[in-house]
Amino acid sequence: MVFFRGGVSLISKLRSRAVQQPSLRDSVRWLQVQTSSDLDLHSQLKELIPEQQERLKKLKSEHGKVQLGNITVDMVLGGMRGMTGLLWETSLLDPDEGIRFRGLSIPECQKLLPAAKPGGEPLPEGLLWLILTGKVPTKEQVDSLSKELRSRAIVPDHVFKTINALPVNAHPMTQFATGVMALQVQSEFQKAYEKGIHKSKYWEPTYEDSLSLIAQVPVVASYVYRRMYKNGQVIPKDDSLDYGGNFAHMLGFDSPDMLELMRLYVTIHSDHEGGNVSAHTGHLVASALSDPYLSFAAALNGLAGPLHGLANQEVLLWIKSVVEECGENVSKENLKDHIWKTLNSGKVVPGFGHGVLRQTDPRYMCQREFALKHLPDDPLFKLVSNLYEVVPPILLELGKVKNPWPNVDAHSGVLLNHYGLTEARYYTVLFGVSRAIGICSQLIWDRALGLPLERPKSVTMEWLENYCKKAA
Ligand code: NMX
Ligand code: MLT
Repeated sequence: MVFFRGGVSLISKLRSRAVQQPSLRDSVRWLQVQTSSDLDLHSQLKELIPEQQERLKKLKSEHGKVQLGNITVDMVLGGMRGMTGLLWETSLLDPDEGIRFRGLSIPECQKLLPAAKPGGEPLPEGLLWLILTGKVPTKEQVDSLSKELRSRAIVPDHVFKTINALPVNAHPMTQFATGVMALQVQSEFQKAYEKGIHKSKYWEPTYEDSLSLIAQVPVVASYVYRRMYKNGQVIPKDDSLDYGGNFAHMLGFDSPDMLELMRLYVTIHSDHEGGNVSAHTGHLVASALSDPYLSFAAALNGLAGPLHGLANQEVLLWIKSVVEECGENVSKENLKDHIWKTLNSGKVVPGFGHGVLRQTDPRYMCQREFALKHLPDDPLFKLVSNLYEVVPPILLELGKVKNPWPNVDAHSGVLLNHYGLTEARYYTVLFGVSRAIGICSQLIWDRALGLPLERPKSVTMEWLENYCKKAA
């Protein structure tokens, strides 16, 4: 059965909106509801690749010299903010509107992508199909992809032994990234490269590695969780469950609402265009023809930083420290005092601000909607809602923060905490599992399109000073 809400008419509306909104046009150009009955993702891709290779060739030959903007000294000194310099097909971020996956916003994905039950949250496998092919899959196609991912979710024993060599209290992201590195031993791309594969075929073993990696990361991640917090009692996968549901199950959470939360969580954390630290790192490392395991492990190490993915851990720890001091019903005045205390001690308020977004993150909003539907009376949800009111004016008062609004990490912790996943240090691993979908999908396209080694030019301060003197 197909659980579409909105379906084809929503796609037509999107297409007509794209005519008026140039930034959307390219993504929606080839977005369509899947009409083919072919259940095999690999053969779908094989069909699409020549068309997209031609598209890239035409873009290069006809428009290769078109300027996309000026590079300023501020950009070089300011972490390349605002500098367009990467090709990333799977998603595009608008500063005000937020993320679009192949042209679809999060609410549109919630309407269009197949769900596990009528009216339910989108299945991450559907999102994977969408961002890889640009087509909204049918429920049958998603079910077939779920099955394929389950069949690939067999993790070799040496991976667990490698993780076991680390102290049990090593940070979960360290254990997770170590596990991903250990998975690399099975890389099909590495084997094919050693055998001298022709460059036109690179995408095929990259596809194999990527699907296996996406299938296996929930097994590695849940092993880390059970090892650290549940005396090593591992829970095997359940072959009747989908990707997100199975991940929740292997972690030890089987309530239907937690399964739905995990499906939504993995979907919305999967991809955020190409310039964020984890995606960019994965893309950079992969540009040296490092295989998907090597590239994704590198991406995870970027995700583990507190200004990026670790912010979800920091948010819940911050909230818990406030509750410890003031109780769950902390007043807005007390909250303000805590925020100022954090800022005055030279720290950031975690979960607020963004390198690109200039409005509330739609990933925050859909988690808020989930909370309003499923846990409106949770005291920590109320606290998060109060922070939404209290933090932005304070950040604006600082006079330097470009975006005072909450990002994805401001909300995820209280939802997980509500369903019993209370160990905040683990939260970034969940983000990491989700991001495998986006990074690996783009990586397959990197290889299919033959994207080159990434190697931007750097300069010294002396070079900049001399250049500016001459320019003046
Ligand atoms: N709390 C305090 N100060 C902030 C915050 C914040 N939430 N956000 C920005 N600022 C400061 C920032 O540190 C910088 O100060 P200084 O000039 O003294 O170095 C100034 O405001 C200007 O920064 P922006 O240009 O607004 O932000 P930028 O693009 O450099 O950084 C973040 C973006 C996300 C790193 C920053 O907003 C931040 O540190 N937020 C808190 C951590 C966080 O939530 N990270 C998660 C982001 C989402 N994700 O999952 O990756
Ligand atoms: C992400 O999801 O990667 C974060 O929001 C950070 C970013 O986009 O820069």
